[in-house]
Amino acid sequence: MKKALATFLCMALCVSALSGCGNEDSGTKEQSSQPQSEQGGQTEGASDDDSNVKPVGEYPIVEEPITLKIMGRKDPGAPDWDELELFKRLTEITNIQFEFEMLENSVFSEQKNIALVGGEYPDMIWRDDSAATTDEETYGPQGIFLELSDLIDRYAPNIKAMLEANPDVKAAITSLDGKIYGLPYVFTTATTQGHTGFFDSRWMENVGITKVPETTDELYEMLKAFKEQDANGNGDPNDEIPFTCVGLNTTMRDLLIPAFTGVPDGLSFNVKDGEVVYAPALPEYKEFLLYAHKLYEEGLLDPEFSSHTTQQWQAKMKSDMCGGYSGSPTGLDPDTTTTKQLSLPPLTSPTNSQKILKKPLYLYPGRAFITDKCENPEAAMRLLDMFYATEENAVSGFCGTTVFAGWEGEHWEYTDDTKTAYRWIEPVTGFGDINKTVSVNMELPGYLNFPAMPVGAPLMENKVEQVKEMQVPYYTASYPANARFTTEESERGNVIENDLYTQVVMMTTKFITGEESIDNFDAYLEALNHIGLPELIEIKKAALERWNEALK
Ligand SMILES: [Ca+2]
Repeated sequence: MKKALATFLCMALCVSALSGCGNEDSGTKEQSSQPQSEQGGQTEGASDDDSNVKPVGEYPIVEEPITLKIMGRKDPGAPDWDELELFKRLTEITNIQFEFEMLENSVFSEQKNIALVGGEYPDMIWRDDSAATTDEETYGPQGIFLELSDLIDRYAPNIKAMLEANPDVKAAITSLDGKIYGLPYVFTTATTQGHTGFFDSRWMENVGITKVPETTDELYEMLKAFKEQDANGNGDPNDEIPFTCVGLNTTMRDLLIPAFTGVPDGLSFNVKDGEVVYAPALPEYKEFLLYAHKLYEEGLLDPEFSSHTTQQWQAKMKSDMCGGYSGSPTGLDPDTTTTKQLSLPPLTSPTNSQKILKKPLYLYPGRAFITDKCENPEAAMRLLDMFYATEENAVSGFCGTTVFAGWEGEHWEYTDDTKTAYRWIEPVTGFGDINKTVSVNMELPGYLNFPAMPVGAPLMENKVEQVKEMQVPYYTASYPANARFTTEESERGNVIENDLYTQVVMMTTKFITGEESIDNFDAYLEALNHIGLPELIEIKKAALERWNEALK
């Protein structure tokens, strides 16, 4: 069925594209467009619904200018969107004019709800806030937000390609009823790259180690050498902190626990062989605790790992006292850091032979809705599709990257053909300038895949290169962070999940420091069950089934 429909649509588009071309050649553009827009029911136009809209791929999007009314959330102090180059130029390219109702963060949520409940809302709502999925689940099934799948199929080849290439994005924006009501902002840039743990190559050389650790035992040996020798080379063999971190997040959660459990999120839910599992309740978690306790006992782990503040930790890092650290090299002092910072790869251990790392998905759902007030949903969808264009599919230089950084060659440029680095073009000196006059740098609807690094930032360059080599190849999906829960499921589930997390963090810290004996591991597991782990796993299973359905 789907195939037949697609073939039909393709034929319809091809036919209209051909006839459109013929019209242009005859030089009677105005004449040919008028009958079409008056007799919208005829099948010659771009669509059956609105013949003012040109076929996909042809610009301007509409023959006769139209106006789209958009309610949008803007950042405090940011200009109204009608002052931005972005929308002025989009009007030139598309023939679509904009009428914005701008609301700052502080009032957006309240005003949006008043508008939606009171029925006084515009054609579209852009850049929804943290309530986006709730809004989708509420106003989608009511018909206030249009269901978008069909419009995407017919008018949005960029969005369609993006969803086909990224089924997890499709699943993330699919509502509980299986439909899509909102479009996301999906982004990957050099600066959003994760980081599990780094150390200074000079330290490794100073203690005579020639190979980056790949197992938990090899990491232990390196940290031990950091402790016993003058790893920072200042003449004092006793002032080194072999490894430092703040609490259990980052390196513990993303690297050390997975090294033992074999699932990528060390402090949360994962899917192992199709089953939902909670990493801190796996038998292998005990092996992690024993290992981390050993590091603590032998002075290889910063004794203040659970008590110091981020500021105190940063000061230690910058003072060349720390070997391994659970942060990005970009947090180091760029003036004094001249040696290469190396990333730990995912580790294997006696209980796990798989190198795995949690795959990040940078996505804000609900960054654009088309409402039932919109008389031109086809044009609105074609417009939105432009925001999801890759650089290859840019229209008059406009694509997802343009929204992020402005026009290539005008506001910024690649430093060479490898496209690995970019620099700003005067008078633009950074994203602050872009946000003042050109665009809304983040969170508009769109797709951004921009791995280039800003020039003149060697630590950033160092990080991106290391992440690409040592981390990206091992990306593995954990339990989907964007899975959807019913109101009932999330009310109950959130309570249990928060209680579990609090318990796990407290007990894990005690096991590591020795305040709690590892002999009590079974009692710890019992306590997790008592809090409601089995019930939460059932809730997570139900949501995972819906997620897997939406992936298809
Ligand atoms: Ca020293």
